[in-house]
Amino acid sequence: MIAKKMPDFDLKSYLSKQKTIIDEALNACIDRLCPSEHLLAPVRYTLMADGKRLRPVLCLAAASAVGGAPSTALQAACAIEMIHTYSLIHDDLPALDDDQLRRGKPTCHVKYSEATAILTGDTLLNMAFETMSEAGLAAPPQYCRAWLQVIQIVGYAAGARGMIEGQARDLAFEGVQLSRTALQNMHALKTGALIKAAIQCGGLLGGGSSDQIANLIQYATQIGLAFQVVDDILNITGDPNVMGKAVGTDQQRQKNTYPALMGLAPSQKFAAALVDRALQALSIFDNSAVPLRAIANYIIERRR
Ligand code: GRG
Repeated sequence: MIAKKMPDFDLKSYLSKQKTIIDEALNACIDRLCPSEHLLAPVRYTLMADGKRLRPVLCLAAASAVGGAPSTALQAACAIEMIHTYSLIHDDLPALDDDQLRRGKPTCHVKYSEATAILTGDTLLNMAFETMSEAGLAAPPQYCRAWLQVIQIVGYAAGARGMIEGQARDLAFEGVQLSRTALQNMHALKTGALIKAAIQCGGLLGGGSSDQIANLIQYATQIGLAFQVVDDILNITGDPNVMGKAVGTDQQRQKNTYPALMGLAPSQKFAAALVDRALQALSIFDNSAVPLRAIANYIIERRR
């Protein structure tokens, strides 16, 4: 897929710098919140594995887009990455997708045990809410309401009206042919909800106006879906060595995907159209949204 070029912005070095900041903050959270002799190793193994950190990067980029300091959103960004990692650990379990490889390493239940993988996911989910609550309590009093909103947004997005409902639909609909609307709704919950929450929370903590947040949500909705469409495509065309996880699994499990519903080339065109719509939603922003624009393009160019 050909994405629009962003001549003056080095996305690779931006992503690498943001990843360093996020990884340092995640390590500090682990040191502070996970003293357990049983859980420390698997929590560090899974959370500090080589993930793209897309959701936390988006969270920080959204804070910058509205003119805030990215550091205001760092703990929310970390919390969202913890929830994302927990979802991957549980998604990989034998009772769900039974995957052996994740982020280029044996999955948590393969490296440790199934029981440990369940507990590691549980730990990360709780650490996420502890991280956000701590940040809210440490922030100046005028930020308390924003932090409560952030905790609510993340809880909503990760729960039975968001990611977990999306996952439940994904399982229930295996082998059942979905309409395009039903597929889009499932993806919006399973993958889109957490991506949207990351961007919305970044905008809120960065002090964005309601207009700015509404436009960020519009951007997030489009790139969230584009991300999942590309994920579906990479499950067919991707290189497992680059992806760090197995490919071809959706077809084996008779999953509902965009390529299965509309074919590979139309799926690629659809993803590009979604990114175009995402970029339109950013038209109210100046250069502060350059990273968000570049990330939208990266979503359709990515190989992992
Ligand atoms: C509670 C038993 C139990 C299970 C929960 C909620 C859940 C299982 C799974 C969430 C659904 C899920 C895993 C969606 C997939 C989203 C997706 C495209 C993941 C890959 O994200 P990347 O590519 O991964 O950003 P990295 O490794 O780069 O962070």
